[in-house]
Amino acid sequence: MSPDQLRAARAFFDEHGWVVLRGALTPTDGLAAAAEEVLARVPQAVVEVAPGVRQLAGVTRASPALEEAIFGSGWLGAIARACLGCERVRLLQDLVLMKPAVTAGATGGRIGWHHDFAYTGYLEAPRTVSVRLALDAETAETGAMEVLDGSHRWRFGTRAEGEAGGSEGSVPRESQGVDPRVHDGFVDDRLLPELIARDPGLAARVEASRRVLCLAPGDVSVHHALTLHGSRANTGGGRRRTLIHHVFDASLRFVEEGLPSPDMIYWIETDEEGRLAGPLHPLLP
Ligand SMILES: O=C(O)CCC(=O)C(=O)O
Repeated sequence: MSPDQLRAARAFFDEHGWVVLRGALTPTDGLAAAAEEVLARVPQAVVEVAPGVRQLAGVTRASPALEEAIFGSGWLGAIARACLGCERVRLLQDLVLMKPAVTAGATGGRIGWHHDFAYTGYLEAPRTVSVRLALDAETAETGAMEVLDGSHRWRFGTRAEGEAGGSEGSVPRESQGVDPRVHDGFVDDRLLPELIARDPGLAARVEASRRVLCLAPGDVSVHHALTLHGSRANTGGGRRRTLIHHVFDASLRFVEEGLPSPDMIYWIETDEEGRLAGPLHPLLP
């Protein structure tokens, strides 16, 4: 991406909390084949994260072809640094998310409204991005992701909740209003109703800010850790596969109380200043 494209992406992202980059990585046939090759090797490692939504973590690093395509040319690091406005970024996690088509009347394949800081709150601030590369067409019918435009500035579940502007700052759990971790947003849809119950005026704002991020294979979407998002069932007849990389500002410190599950501590490696580091979290070129 050119510096001008990165600047434009950053300006849009700052305002909206998401941005779509058309044709960022086409064609995707080789990438889809590489992901399928990993899936075929370790089918038992695929996890159902919500009914009808499957994922395999670590897929990119399990495939030299994917590693080269995703990390090799530096596009992922470049777009994450631009959106986060920082100099160094690290990979938090990578995965392929899959939604097989559901039969008529079935309800599987939905992901409830949530924001990613609900499960990345072990970083001291919500300065992460989720960078999603479509391997198949993502439409309203195939369960495309939907965002609430500008909701990264609503700052629900953070200390600065309700304040205008600013996507920086630390967010101690004890001073939060609605803690998004009380709901496993992936599998239930209680977060928005709960927020609306606290502030009935929000209902109209939610409706006005819904955007479905339709993507063609090779398009990339990026969203902020506080952007509220979810996705619908895949009733479109074809499968929907998305390669997702969560990337964080490398200056962030690790906060143990923010771990979604205490067991995760066994995976955590930090440097002498308490920042996530090690081979699980490489610096991105
Ligand atoms: O792809 C989707 O439907 C949802 C992905 C998501 O929740 C995320 O990337 O944080």
